[in-house]
Amino acid sequence: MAFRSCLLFPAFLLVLIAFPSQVRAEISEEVLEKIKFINERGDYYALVVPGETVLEAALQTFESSMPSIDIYGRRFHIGHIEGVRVILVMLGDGMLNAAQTTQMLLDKFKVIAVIHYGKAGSPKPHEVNLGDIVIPRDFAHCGAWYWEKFGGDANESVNRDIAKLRFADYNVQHKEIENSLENVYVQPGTSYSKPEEGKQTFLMSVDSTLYAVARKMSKKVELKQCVGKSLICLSKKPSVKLGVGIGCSADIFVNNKAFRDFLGRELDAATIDSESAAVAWVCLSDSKPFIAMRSIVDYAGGDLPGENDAKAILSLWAPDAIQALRAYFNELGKNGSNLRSVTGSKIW
Ligand SMILES: *[C@@H]1O[C@H](CO)[C@@H](O)[C@H](O)[C@H]1NC(C)=O
Ligand SMILES: CC(=O)N[C@H]1CO[C@H](CO)[C@@H](O)[C@@H]1O
Repeated sequence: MAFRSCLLFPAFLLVLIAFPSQVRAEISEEVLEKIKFINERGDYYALVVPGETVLEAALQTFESSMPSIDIYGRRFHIGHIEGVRVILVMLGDGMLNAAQTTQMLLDKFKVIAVIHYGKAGSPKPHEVNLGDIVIPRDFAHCGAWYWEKFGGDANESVNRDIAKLRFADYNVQHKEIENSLENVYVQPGTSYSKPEEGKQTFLMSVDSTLYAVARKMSKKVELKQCVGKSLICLSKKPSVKLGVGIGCSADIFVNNKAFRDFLGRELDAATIDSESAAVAWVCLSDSKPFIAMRSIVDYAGGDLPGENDAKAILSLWAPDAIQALRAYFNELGKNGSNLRSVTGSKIW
């Protein structure tokens, strides 16, 4: 099959050369005109959210000032939040959608910085609770693994220092009994900010100015513990939390306490989601300032502490997210576009 598509490829190219505009799924003149018009008005902050539920919340903070623009199945909403010019876009769930949409955004529009908001699971119930809004300082793609041979192998190009998951440790009984799945090792990825010069990258830091704005925002918002004046309450009073661990992302929906504990313990994860690190990855290669915030809506497979927690979080996360986003953009507006255009990265 792979061989066949190789043969077909040159023929496809010939067609492209002969009839460029008819064949390529290119952006229409009308849409290009709209993009040009938007870009001539100046620079924008971008707010990027994973799916429909967070988009719905984000749209409540957003005043649209012109028609949205659709490109390749993504809708870019143009408007403002708290007087700050914003392009709002729904990424779609998962790492691929997140990276693809973020790249489209940065390619087509004049973006000052990318602010990401979504929901997450907490791998650290003793520290990060339901309803908290968590803003990690660093993000990582935690699902890039080297899967070892049964009995171990001596491959020297493997990074064995970030984290190791030994399957036998998760045998329900008799951890000394071997497991044919052996070990997996979390690996860094290869990022590119210079052509053909890959750099081993695991942790990606958020922009320091955006992080300082988040710290100011955290002091302005009061997250709710109860739904209205009812007795439907979260067990613990939620708050905005910075610096409590890294943001872990992968195309894995974690609903398993043992794996959740592994991420919390071995990687110091404070949030588990499927998009943040992908957004960070794209911003890093474009040197675009980035920050991500996540509302904690579950314990990634762990039990909820109280009987009303599930009901309470269902009603509370969205109004809290709206409050936090408004406060964030309000603070951002005070600093104008005075943002450092550097997204730092560290090698693990
Ligand atoms: C060792 O692992 C790397 C990936 O980290 C892989 O590219 C390489 O082929 C492996 N070498 C052997 C001998 O399996
Ligand atoms: C939080 C933040 O962005 N603060 C900066 C706002 O801009 C002034 C200068 O204009 C800086 O000194 C602050 O650090």
